[in-house]
Amino acid sequence: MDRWIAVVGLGASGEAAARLALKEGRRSYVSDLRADPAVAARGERLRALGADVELGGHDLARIRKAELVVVSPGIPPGAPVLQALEREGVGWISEPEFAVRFFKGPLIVVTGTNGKTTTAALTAHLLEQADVSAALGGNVGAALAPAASELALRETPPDWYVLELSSFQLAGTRRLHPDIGVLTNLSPDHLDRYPSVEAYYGDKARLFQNATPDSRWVLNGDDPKVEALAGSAPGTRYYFARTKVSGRSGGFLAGSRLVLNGLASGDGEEPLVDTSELSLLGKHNVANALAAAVTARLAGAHLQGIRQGLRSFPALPHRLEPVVERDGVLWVNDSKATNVEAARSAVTSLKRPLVVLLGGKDKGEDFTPLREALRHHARWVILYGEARGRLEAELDSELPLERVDGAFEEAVAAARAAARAGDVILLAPACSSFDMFSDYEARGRRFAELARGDV
Ligand code: UMA
Repeated sequence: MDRWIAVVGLGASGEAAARLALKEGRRSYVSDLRADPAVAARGERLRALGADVELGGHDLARIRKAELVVVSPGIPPGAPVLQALEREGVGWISEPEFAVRFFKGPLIVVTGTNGKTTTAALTAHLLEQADVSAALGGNVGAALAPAASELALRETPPDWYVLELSSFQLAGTRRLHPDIGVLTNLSPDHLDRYPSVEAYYGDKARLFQNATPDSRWVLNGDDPKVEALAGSAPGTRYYFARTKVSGRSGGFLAGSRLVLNGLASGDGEEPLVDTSELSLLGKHNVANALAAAVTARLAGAHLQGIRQGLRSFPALPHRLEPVVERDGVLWVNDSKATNVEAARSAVTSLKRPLVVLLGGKDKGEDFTPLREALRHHARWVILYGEARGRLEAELDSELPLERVDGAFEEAVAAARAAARAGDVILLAPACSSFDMFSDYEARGRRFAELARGDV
């Protein structure tokens, strides 16, 4: 056994993990099935730093000999390389698991099905507004924050590390032990990768795997699945919820005001801001704001900073992001609504009549929970992409459905034609983007271009 680190997959995670390995004085063998220009450019950068890079395939003999194997989250468990490692009894870890081993400060981990990027980014923002330095990274997405390993490369450690972790990243964790763990909510997702919802929740439960009495958990008090997943994990629990529950500390809504309770000395209540003062749209963002405020307070942020931060946090791209208002029609980009619950939440969050764009790659989820929300909020529903047929079959025939068999641009044009002054055109697809785009960000960018008439 030599001191090689094998890095499998050369996306943002793989590049960051290899750079960290090199900085820590390890040799690294990095491989990727692809050899396209984007991956090749990463490979060149790493070669210049001394890594051994192989594109177009994985050399199992070399991976097998490594001291540690670090795997990118986008590689599904069924991928031949992971299957081969499993057959040979070679263990592997995920890139954030590797990164946190080099962190030099306390750690907040945020996970859940929806809202985790907003909650993680808002937590970091609230801390910064309270003069507590925070380094944000993980699943957040390259446009907003780096991979976890990039944070470990920084010379000056922050007061707090704030990581958003997906189930794919949690799957490969072993020693992960957050000081504060946040679970936003749970609903079915990624059924194209997991054999069952239970298997997906099982990876989320890894948040709690190394819980100790010192652990602090910020949990969604309105989601019984969250409480069930935390099970009997040791540590102190704090809850964010729509209403105050006696005996529970955390955050809740008193009328339309966000309030913290039991977090400061004296166990008193601490009013924050009115929901109308929040910079973010939508009811689900009230829950995200409460979760972030509780977490930031536990991490030492003062109230003034939290209040200021809740007012000033900008909408994140592709997350219920207002793009433009034209001819009385507001265009809202929620391309990140890649599952049914996220889309349902977006549809019920906006107060104006909606023209909703639904569709994309079918991930196997049940679409029927959307019916009720669409019946109450949507004036018109456009179905497009690979999932359009199943969407049409599963949504109520009494809904105003329009099926578009052509390109995304045609679906957007149909939405424009259907909208009247006062409406919102909402892209909340309930599906992933991979039938037509490289990722949800590309889909959201295209929607925004079409909305603004840039094309
Ligand atoms: N590959 C192989 N062999 C295989 C299969 C794939 O080499 O058998 C290669 C692919 O060619 C690719 C690489 O492995 O080059 C996989 O890269 P990746 O998809 O893991 O991409 P990264 O750039 O490392 O991005 C990942 C996260 N992506 C996914 O989980 C799909 C990013 O989350 C994250 O920001 C980044 O790590 C840094 O932490 C994005 C995401 O969409 C935002 N996440 C999903 C979500 O939020 O729903 C989970």
